[in-house]
Amino acid sequence: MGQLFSWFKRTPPRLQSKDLEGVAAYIASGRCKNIVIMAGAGISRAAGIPDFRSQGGLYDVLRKWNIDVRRPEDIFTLSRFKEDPKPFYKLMSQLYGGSYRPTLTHSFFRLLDKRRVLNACWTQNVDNLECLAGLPARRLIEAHGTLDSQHCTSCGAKCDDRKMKHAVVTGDIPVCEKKGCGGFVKPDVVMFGESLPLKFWLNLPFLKRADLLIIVGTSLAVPPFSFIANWVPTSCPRVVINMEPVWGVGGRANDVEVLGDCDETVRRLAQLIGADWEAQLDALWKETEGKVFQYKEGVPA
Ligand code: CNA
Repeated sequence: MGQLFSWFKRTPPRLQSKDLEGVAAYIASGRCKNIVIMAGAGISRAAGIPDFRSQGGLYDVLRKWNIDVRRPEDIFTLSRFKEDPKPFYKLMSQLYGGSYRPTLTHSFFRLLDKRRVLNACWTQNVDNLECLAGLPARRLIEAHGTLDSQHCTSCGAKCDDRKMKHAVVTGDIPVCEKKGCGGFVKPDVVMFGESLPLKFWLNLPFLKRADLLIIVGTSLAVPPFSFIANWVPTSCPRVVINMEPVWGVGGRANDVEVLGDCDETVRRLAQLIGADWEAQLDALWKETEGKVFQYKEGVPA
């Protein structure tokens, strides 16, 4: 009997209304304590990093460059990289030559953490901006790896950061310096053909605790990441914050879709929850001034 009551207690309530106001009221009620975020490249566009599939995104860039790949996806395939890493590094040098500050959406994640309502942020992004926004590592699952470290694809040895920075800025291909190896070095991003990090698999059971799922800035087109949306309890409200509808979400009673720019939407959400939330959001974003992801730093002149 006790178990039955605790199950009822944990069952998230239905939203008052299937819109941003309903989501805000739910968060403000104090009954929502285990928010799970699923994030994608759309949240970093305002930082200046293109996504994959939007107009003007990476796939369009690759087509314009006439990069010799049968499909744009091939550039991110491990076997292809091992054969010829040049297209990958050409892309990296074009993409990550600048410096990128976390966006308001990244700071919103930090705000949820500060307010002790964030269970975990599952991100497909590799740009490290969640960390720079101050999200602690224990709350972050970088499902597709990170550009923040790198290893040799042959022997697995770690490679020096400065060497990688140099490679990204100049387009040179970094090669393992271990005696007799000479394998190509690759940032620790998960390519097609590689398994996802252990942290991804180990955290799957905790999705059952979710009492709100926020899906933001992602087309949700890449499995197995996309499956997470269906691993939260069926009673868990799911809100999509994206420029366009997301396939596979919308059919449940508590699904909400808010189409539009994510920075504008999270600001509106914070305002609706309470004025102090918006003020804290702005303060957290201000803290990210000068915290930028960039490769240029440390590159020998
Ligand atoms: P995607 O398939 O390109 O989808 C991005 C989604 O974001 C689209 O549905 C857009 O409509 C939406 N979007 C774009 N701008 C905004 C905005 N301002 N507000 C709200 N929504 C917006 O990218 P996914 O992340 O879904 O695909 C997963 C890939 C992309 C992962 O493997 C990543 O590693 C990879 N990626 C990451 C980065 C990065 O780390 N910043 C950049 C480019 C690609």
